[in-house]
Amino acid sequence: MNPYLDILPEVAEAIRSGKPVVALESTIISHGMPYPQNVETALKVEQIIRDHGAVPATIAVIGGRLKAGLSPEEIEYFGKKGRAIAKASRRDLAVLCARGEDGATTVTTTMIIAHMAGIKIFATGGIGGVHRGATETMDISADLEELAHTPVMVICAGAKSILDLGLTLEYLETHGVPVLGYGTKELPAFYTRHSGFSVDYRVDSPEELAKAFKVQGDLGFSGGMLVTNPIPEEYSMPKDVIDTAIDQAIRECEEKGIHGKETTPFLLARVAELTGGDSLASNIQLVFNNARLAALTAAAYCRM
Ligand code: PSU
Ligand code: MN
Repeated sequence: MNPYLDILPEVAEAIRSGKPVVALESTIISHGMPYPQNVETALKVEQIIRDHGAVPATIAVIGGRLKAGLSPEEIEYFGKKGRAIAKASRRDLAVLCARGEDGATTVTTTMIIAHMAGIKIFATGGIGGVHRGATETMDISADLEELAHTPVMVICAGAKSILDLGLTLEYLETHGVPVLGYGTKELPAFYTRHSGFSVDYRVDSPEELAKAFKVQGDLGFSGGMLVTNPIPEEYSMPKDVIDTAIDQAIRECEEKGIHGKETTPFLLARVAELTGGDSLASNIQLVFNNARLAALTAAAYCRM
């Protein structure tokens, strides 16, 4: 086992005995939602995963250790410290470990640590992607590169239209990442079920998802797979409300000259402020929805 990795005993036991495990990210806790809703949501997501027959493993970096599985106290610590915790992408891991610091794992680093631990299925809210204006700024999330190389299935609600969704799909196609729609052929856009862009395949059951991912591994492909699961209709938001907030957030981001790793957290926080409690409620519900699907898919994968 990697000398920098700590696996929570319950998670280690589940992996050893071939029981279903679902990885969860910690940037969504520290940077994605305000306290205390972030902690309540993270704990509830773990409970939903248990209720659907799998063991949750929230992933983070604490004191320079890579953690697969957090205690409720550690989740509380992350939620309370919030944005004071460094957002850790692939390029940050070595330095954080060397210095013994904390890091909130993004989709990228959650995939890395899940794979080190032997966890195959990961549930989150939204992934990073190609930003609008990327032809000038070259701002493309490391999440896409990780999906190309690391064999973990990521179950999300699509991507927010803070990104250029069309270019994000082009990038994933070039890098050979399958993009599956759960019950739909249309890419969902996080708060809304519709984006106007098509995914590669529609898949209608956890068994079908598990089989596709199993076959990908059997073929010797080393990359990941992206599952986009639309937000339940009753929690989705009006497209014009979201679009107006996103356009304003992007304008402010440009005016302030924000760039690099600060861009995504700034846009997410600003959109959340501009749309108030409604977007937070939607965000929470879509994460619950993805956790359910991930637990069922992990269980189906273990049965194969
Ligand atoms: N998009 C969301 N919610 C999020 C993120 C992105 O809708 O919480 C977070 C995830 O942790 C994701 C990261 O992996 O932001 C991407 O950041 P960047 O664009 O800097 O790669
Ligand atoms: Mn970026």
